[in-house]
Amino acid sequence: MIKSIVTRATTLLFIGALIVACQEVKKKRIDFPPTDLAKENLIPKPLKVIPTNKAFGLDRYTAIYTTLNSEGYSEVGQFLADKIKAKLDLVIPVNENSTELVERIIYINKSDSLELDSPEAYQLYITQDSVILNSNTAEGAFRGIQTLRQLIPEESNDTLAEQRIWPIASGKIIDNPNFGFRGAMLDVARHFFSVEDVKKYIDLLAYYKINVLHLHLTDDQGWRIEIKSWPKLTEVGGSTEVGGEAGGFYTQEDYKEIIAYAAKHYMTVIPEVDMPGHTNAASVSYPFLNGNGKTPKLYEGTQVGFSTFDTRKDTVYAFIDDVVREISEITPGPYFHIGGDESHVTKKNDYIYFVEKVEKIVQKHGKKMIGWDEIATAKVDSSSISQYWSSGDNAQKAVARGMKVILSPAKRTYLDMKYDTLTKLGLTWAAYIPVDSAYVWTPEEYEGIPMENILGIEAPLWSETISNIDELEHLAFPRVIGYSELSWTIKENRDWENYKVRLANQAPFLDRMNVKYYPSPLIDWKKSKYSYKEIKKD
Ligand code: TNX
Repeated sequence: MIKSIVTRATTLLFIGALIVACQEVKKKRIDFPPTDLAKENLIPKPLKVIPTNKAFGLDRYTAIYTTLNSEGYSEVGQFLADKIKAKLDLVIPVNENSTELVERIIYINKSDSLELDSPEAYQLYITQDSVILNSNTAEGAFRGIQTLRQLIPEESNDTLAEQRIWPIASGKIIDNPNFGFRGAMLDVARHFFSVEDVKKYIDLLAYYKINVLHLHLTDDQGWRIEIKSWPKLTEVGGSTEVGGEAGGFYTQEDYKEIIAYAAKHYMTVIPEVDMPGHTNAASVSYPFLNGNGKTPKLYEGTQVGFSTFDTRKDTVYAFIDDVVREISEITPGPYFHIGGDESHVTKKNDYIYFVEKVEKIVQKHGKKMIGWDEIATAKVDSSSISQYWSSGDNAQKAVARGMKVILSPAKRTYLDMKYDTLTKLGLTWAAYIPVDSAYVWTPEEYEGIPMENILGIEAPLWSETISNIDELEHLAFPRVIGYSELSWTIKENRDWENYKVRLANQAPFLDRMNVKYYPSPLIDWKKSKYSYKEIKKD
């Protein structure tokens, strides 16, 4: 209570000082042509947008101020300034005392308003003189900043450096996500992706308010995370990948770097160690794990379902305890994903025994267990989470156990499915998923799973057919942008015809970020002054 009074008092003082400061400088109000905030190309579409048809002129006389006495706000302000610098080559001061040259302000404010009583909620008030972003948490401010970034035009009204102004449409935006869990998964096991690649993916996902990155760290073809107590996992198990290329792995330091980068983007990382199937790379490294007395070979193909741990051996659980402990110690997020899919050579009873034992290990190390939908065939706890990828029956079992479900139905959300028959990369076993069928469905009503059981949506990208960031981007973009809207925006505000236009207008951003998206012929892509010339046919 005292803290909130202090926060409010300092906020008021601060705004007061700014108003005085701004009155002292000569106001240059430029009359821009009328704007319409409701027609801006925002993705995901906000909850409520009220246009006032004027514009805030962003220029070199703009300054950013943030709440100072609450953690994270000044970093969010600096994040915005860095992105403005990268986009417009315009330097905007953040929380600097001198107001001499300041004509207009962007204020990022911690508010105690009850209307904002949800961690990611924010409100934006844009007038001719100021942009005020209110949120209860720095996380909410961070989501709001993404909206503001999308409102800043790529081009200014003038080419003369001293006179350039970027008009931002005025009005009010009230926003809050429909689902708190908005995820993307990357399979770094079939093909390895570097820390830099993952960071670029994080940059792009965060711009569209995706807040979960699930890393599929182990599979038959590779073990990609250093486990200090079992070093051969990466020395041996990380040494190749599909197609026989070089493989690779993250040291724990690399992994921490990814976690820290994700945290800066208010994104939770979920580590997955896929077990008891999908474990060939682990058993090549430590042959006792499969319990069949054979030493398997490294695997560079793409079959699934041929490997299993020996689920009746204590030493296997001692191994898993070490793995879960080491990874959990360096993972701040609440989840640990145990995989559990396609264990075709594990006997049903052994599978159930395994999942129930591993759940206890995950809980012992302070995490909530997530597993692919098969885990609900075991007697798991209602606090564990089932990730629906193929079986409606398993999803219903999870609901009956009172579990939350992450929606990743393969035929709707698998980013590794081809767009259409012309697509070269990707697979087709679940469906062709063109950009429209990725977007036009209703997660809120999917296969009778009650809304209160749905934790959110996640779009997995399996990497059997992709081996570099360009190929990753080709399959992920633009579809993943649609999943951001499906998980953030309420059903009443989603509409394919309207989305299509907003998506077409992402081209300048994607081009500037050098994203090799698939220029789907369903979308009338907006031309941009940037570099995407080579329109690949696949
Ligand atoms: C199924 S989805 C798998 C993965 C494959 C993917 C390819 C799931 C839980 N298992 O092992 O990579 O299909 O689309």
